[in-house]
Amino acid sequence: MARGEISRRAHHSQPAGENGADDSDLPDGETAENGARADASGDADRLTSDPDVVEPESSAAEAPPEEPTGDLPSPPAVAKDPDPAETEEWLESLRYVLQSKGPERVSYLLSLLEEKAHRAGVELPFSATTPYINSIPLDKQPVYPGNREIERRIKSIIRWNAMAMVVRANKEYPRIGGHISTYASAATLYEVAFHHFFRGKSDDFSGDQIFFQGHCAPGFYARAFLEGRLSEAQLKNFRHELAPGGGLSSYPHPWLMPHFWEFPTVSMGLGPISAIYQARFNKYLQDRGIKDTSGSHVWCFIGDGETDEPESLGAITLAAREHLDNLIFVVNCNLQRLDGPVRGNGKIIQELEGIFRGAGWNVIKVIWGDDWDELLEKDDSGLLVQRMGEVVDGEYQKYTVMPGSYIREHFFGKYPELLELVSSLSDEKLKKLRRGGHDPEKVYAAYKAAVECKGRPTVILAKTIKGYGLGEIGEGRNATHQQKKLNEDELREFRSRFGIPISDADVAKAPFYRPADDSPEIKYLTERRQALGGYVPGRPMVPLPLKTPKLADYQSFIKKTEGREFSTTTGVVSLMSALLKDKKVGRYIVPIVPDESRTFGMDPLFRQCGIYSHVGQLYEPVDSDQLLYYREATDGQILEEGITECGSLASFIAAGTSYATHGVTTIPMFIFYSMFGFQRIGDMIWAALDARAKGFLFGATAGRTTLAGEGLQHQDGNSQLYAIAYPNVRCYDPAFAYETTVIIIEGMRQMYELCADAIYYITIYNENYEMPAMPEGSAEGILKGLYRLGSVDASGANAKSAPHVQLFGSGTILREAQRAQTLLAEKFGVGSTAWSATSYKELRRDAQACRRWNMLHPNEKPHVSYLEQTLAGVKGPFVAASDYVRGVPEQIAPWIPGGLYVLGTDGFGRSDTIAPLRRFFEVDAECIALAALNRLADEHQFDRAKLPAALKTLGLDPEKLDPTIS
Ligand SMILES: Cc1ncc(C[n+]2csc(CCOP(=O)(O)OP(=O)(O)O)c2C)c(N)n1
Ligand SMILES: [Mg+2]
Repeated sequence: MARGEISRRAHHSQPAGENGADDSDLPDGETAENGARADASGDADRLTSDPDVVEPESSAAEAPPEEPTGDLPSPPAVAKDPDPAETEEWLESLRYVLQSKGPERVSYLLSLLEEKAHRAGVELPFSATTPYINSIPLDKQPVYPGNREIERRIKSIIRWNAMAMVVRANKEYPRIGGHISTYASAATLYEVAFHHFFRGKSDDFSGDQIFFQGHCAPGFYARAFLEGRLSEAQLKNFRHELAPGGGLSSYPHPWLMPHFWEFPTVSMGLGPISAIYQARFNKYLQDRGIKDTSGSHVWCFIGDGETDEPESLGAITLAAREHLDNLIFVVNCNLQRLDGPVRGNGKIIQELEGIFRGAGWNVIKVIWGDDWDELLEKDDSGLLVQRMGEVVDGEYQKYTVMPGSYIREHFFGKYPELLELVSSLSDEKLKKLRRGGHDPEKVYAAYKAAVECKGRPTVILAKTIKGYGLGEIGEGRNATHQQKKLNEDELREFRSRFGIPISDADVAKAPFYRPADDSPEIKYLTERRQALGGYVPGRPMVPLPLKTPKLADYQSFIKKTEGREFSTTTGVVSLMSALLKDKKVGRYIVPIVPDESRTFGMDPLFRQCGIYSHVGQLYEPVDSDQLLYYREATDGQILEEGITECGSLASFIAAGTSYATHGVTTIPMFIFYSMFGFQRIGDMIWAALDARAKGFLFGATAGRTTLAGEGLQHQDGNSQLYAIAYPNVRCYDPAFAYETTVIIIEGMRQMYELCADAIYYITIYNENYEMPAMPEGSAEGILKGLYRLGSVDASGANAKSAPHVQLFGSGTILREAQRAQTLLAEKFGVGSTAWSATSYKELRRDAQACRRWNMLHPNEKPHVSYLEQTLAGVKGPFVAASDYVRGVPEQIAPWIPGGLYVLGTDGFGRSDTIAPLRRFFEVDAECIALAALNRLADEHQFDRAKLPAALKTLGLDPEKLDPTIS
């Protein structure tokens, strides 16, 4: 059915349902009175009798949502009006202008007055909030375009199935978990959007990007079941993914359900920040002419408790600054989190309103359902609005669980006028006065205003009840979040309340219910999704291979630099600069940097590619006379994110999943201070993997001893250890420019030509040295994690029979190992072979895979790992050193014949220059040499008695501080 057709079915003409409700969420006879609301004429006359218009506390009731009037506490001088006649003149003028010229003119005049008063030194009362009522007044509420009775029935069935999934899973497998009460509170918020707003994907349209609240997952599975996209067997195996035939993942995990879920949201706070950067990335694609995303909205549904996570609100100013009018947040304000109230002693909706308004967002509050409209209409004194504002959330929560008599006494009873206002309403009716988030008309009005809002993002603050519909066992109870079991009576009660056609005999089994394909419900739901472009969530996941460059195209990056000294960081940045010009991939690379371009020598890229800014550059940059000036441009390619690693990673995810979200492959290259990556935003990297994001992470200024001067919180000796645990991260710690080049070119091929699910993490250093030429045949070893660089024989006549050690080095510490070779040869008559260990993680992964295969296939020819093949016949002892903690090389120790003696940088960093730092952490050439001599002594190849003298020769103090604990 086309949207227009639905619109023509104005709700006034909609026949009431079987039980008289056109949508009440409460099918037990509670009626949302159709057509009972006031005529939406926008009649200013109504305002003349409404003192709220001129009382700042209440004026927002009549304001358009974009321009809510202030929740101004009356200053004392106004409370006692010294000149009522003059006041009346002003009010009269206001009425006149409003009536004859409309609200825009009023708004203009008031802002002018405000400015004049401010310039004259008048202190104006300030409040970031508006009164505790809906932002969209009744007379601005659009006509509901859908069939509310059918929608209510659909929603009720989804509620039932969502509940049944959790109850059944927990009945069969106690403690398997799941949530009923979160979706129960949010069902209307989602269903209105599913029927009227969420756009599906098509070949050339990306649809909407929807960040669903993770704990509502049962609701989306239940809907997909009605849509015919999930089977009953799958529902039965909710949270039982290893069951035969598979099951459904607990939360939105694209990794586990790649065709269903798009965005992982369950680590709370990551959804909101990801949504903001997704919306910005959509604009980026549009502005760069890569994809028309203008028809897409990014929706992000979050819990009110979730807003306490710093990531939830941490980037909201960016959204306003970038005018992300394609972004809509919906905060489900059910006033509760897991343990209890979100703000028992305050009001979360008001708090969030202040924050979002202050940040420049369009804020739409959906607090009261239509049952309140009539009461608000009659609230001549403004006392009802005042009372609404006085009561704290803990008290509102209490009203949910108490009878109507309690509400009469404690809410309305505060003022005799309010008691009078509700004197004709029964206690039962008072109990059922609905909250805005459960009223489809109010929710629809808010969504419509949000998608139509131009120039800024919108947040909808919708008040709901946690555990809505669970009655006494869960509705509004503090423990409702973890309610997972319903007994037979409770199931029967739920069934009856929502009118699910399941018999008393069957109800105890909590069977799933799906109406027939040709039932009005299924037909309606199917038609609505077709009209909106298809089902959501959903992800095509069609492989989109790109042709990627060959190593042969980048020969100059693997040659000896002939006296020119530079760092691996410079090598990578130069390669990035060249790749940005590459015909195959250049246009799709998205360089991302959190305010460290100059640190990494990336500033030449400013000029080359430009820094992305939707508005271009509105100023003449201070360095405009220089070649490498700070160039911002609408089609700029670099995402210069400012100081936010988390935001940068959110951009990385948006760009890294663009192949699935938008059907356009983009290649994020995110370069950051390595200490502030895995350690600081590891959870975002985890989410990136869950989302199947691909791209390059460059941990720059790497190493505990190479970043001279910076000290304890900057020097990264950890990230290569953390990265071990991330299944799809292929991490490398290379030493030379040819190594980084080989890894990047192959990384491109793997991720974009072969479409592997992977993220490449490469640590790069800022120590300058001459870069050697790539040794013939070393590419395989570079990629697999280890290759032989070269041997140094012992000096003197007995060189051939001299003892020999194997030295593994990574990153810049490889050069210390090479220096140790000379020391060993010249000072101790010991020969050695140096190996570049580019990736211990890759070596271990392969060795482990072989060992596992051999364990499971005992009678077959054993697999031999790359590491074992490479070291076959190589005689130890083996010593490894890196600028990372010892645990990194130690991960391959089980496969090293005779064991691996590891030197590393465990301990707190400190500020100094490179040489003293390496001595302090015992990873310099002298310490490597000493370790080698010790190992030779263990094997009786070096006289142990000579070790004290060796210490002296090497200039090492046996009583030096232990870096691990100092
Ligand atoms: C980062 C993080 N911390 C804690 C949790 C555990 N947790 C799951 S739901 C929840 C309460 C959610 O409350 P709210 O955000 O208000 O959502 P509601 O269920 O009330 O809609 C908590 C603490 C989590 N998922 N993520
Ligand atoms: Mg909540």
